[in-house]
Amino acid sequence: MKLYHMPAAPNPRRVRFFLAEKGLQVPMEEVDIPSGANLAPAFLAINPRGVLPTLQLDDGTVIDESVAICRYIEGLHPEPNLMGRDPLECATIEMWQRRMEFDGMLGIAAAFRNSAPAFAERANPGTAPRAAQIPELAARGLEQARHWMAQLDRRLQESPYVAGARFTIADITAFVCVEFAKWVRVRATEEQRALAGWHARIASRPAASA
Ligand SMILES: N[C@@H](CCC(=O)N[C@@H](CS)C(=O)NCC(=O)O)C(=O)O
Repeated sequence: MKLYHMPAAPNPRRVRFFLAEKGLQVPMEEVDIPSGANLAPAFLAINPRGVLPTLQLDDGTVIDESVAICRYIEGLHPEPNLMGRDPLECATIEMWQRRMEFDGMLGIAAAFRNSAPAFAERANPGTAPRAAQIPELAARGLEQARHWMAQLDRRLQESPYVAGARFTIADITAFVCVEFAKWVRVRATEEQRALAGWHARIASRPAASA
């Protein structure tokens, strides 16, 4: 298998973090999004959707959603478990993972894509229709990102990890979102100490820098 990724981009980072937690090394190839390499014929021949991360299996099968890639890896390499062992734990971890993605990632991405000069005519990712930036969407995304961060801090006041007592994929998504939020200058406030403490603990994991 081969993972197509871009070192700085948040979604590929989630998958690299996940693989590193599993202790796995997968062949990787970099695809540069700002220069449009993900939209060039060579990459579209692999994934016509033009997005990263993209995992290509040896038989040519392509999987291009971060969590779907992680689900596949978890199936092949169940330990250390990052996505749950029984129905309730699986559901709880998925709930928190989705909350991080929908409440955090989407707002941050909207803020970034609707304001970064490099994406002036590329407010949609991949081969989705080319679209101009909408400043109101950037402003709304910033509000969503700040609200999500406050909710995350509240969650971490009551729980050591995002989905409960142990480290899971929900922490990976949340951590990458907190890092991604810096791109739009959204950071934890001084009062959000639970979030800051959790962030330092996650950052100290060797896999966090994968
Ligand atoms: N829901 C997808 C999102 C994938 C995505 O949007 N990835 C970005 C990089 S973080 C991308 O490929 N952007 C391509 C572009 O901007 O043209 C996932 O979770 O993997």
